[in-house]
Amino acid sequence: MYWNRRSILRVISSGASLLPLRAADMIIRSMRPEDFEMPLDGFSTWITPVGRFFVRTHVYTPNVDAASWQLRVEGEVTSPLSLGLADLRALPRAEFVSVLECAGNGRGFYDPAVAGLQWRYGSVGNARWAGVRLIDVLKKAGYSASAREVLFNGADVPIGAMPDFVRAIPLAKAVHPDTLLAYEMNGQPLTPSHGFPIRVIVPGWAGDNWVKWLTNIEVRDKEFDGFFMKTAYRHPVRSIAPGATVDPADMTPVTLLRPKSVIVSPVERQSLTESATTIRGAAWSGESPVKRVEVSVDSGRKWRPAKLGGEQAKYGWRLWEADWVPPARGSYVIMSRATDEAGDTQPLVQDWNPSGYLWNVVPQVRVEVGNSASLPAEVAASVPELPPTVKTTCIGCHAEDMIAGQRLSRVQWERELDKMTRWGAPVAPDNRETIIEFLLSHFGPRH
Ligand SMILES: Nc1nc2c(c(=O)[nH]1)N[C@H]1C(S)=C(S)[C@@H](COP(=O)(O)O)O[C@H]1N2
Ligand SMILES: [Mo]
Repeated sequence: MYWNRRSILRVISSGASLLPLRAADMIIRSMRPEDFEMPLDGFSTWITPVGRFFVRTHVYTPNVDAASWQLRVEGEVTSPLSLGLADLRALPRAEFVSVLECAGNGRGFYDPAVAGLQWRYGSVGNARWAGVRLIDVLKKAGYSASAREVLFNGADVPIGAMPDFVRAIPLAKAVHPDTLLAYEMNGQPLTPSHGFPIRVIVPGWAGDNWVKWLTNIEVRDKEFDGFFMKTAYRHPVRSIAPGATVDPADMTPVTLLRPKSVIVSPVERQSLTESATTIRGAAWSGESPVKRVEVSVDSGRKWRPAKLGGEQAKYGWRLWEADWVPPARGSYVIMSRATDEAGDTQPLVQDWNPSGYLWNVVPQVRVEVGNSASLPAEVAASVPELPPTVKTTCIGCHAEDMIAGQRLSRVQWERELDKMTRWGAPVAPDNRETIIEFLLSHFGPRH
């Protein structure tokens, strides 16, 4: 059976309080593992409340016992450490607001389609993080001159034979005073979904570096080559044609976020009157703050500056708005474009990334002014019941919605199925073709 969005009422335990996850607050991309997207209206507030903050987890959320939790710090250090929560809290506190964005945010817009969760706008949020500086912990352990990078592992365990989620950042970023081991999000202890009791904060860098449920830190003298470093989260060193495959030697790790803006209001296909309206949105970038946001209401011919909101922080997002009086009735395309202090700006055409990372093309919203004729509503895709072979193969580890959100070619589905088989999915050789046929007929390419 498919999840009926309205019927979902999930309980997330966060310390003593129980927070129901309301379907209206989040777009459920996958219930198991937990992959929740913030709907567009979430960009209306400067700070994203925890209950509306996106969740991206490769595996099942571990329940970590705070009393017995220990953080091990080892590798290229003079004195390996084992720290409890009280030891960490005894170190100086650091606190700031930062955007956290998944590298895959916007993957659903790539054409041709790319395998993976079909995030649109909202696998990003802006929160106030508090914790201790990683450098203070590294100094306590006495990191050696041989140190090159710092590797993080969390309490989550892989599903089947999937590789463990382990990530490394270069030493220069690790020792930066803004790289934190956080225990708080928006003034409250982290919730289990967001990494309780401790997660890494790597401001300006994509979310895959922000390891949750941290248990192990290893200072290394050479590059870690696990799956989530060597194969995943990479970007082509030069721009390539959409759909082209890239030689792994020509891929480099995704690090910095790039300038990006979203339009919150009006929304796609909204009907407006000819009176004044306000175009609103949010914008952010990586380590270089947003300098300006420009808006176009004529399909990108003319641009004018939007007014930036007063609330700001080095790594935070900026709300923006621009007043607009439509000159006449008609159909208009509104666009927005963010530029950071370093001069980088949003492109009109997306650079191809084979895994669908770093989407930041100028957003477009078409509106109808003074047109009372109602437009055809988007017809919801009807999702078929999965046949038993597909169920036993795929649904052991993750829910149906993770499959149904994707539109892939035969080669892509074969690659996904073979990867899952390597990771432990029970695919009887006789069933492989049946499964591929089913996936292709229901979840084949868009065109
Ligand atoms: N241990 C662990 N940390 C993790 C992940 C994970 O699967 N396991 N997912 C990462 C990814 S890809 C992202 S985008 C962020 C999402 O953080 P959030 O769920 O708090 O929004 O967590 C990162 N940290
Ligand atoms: Mo991510």
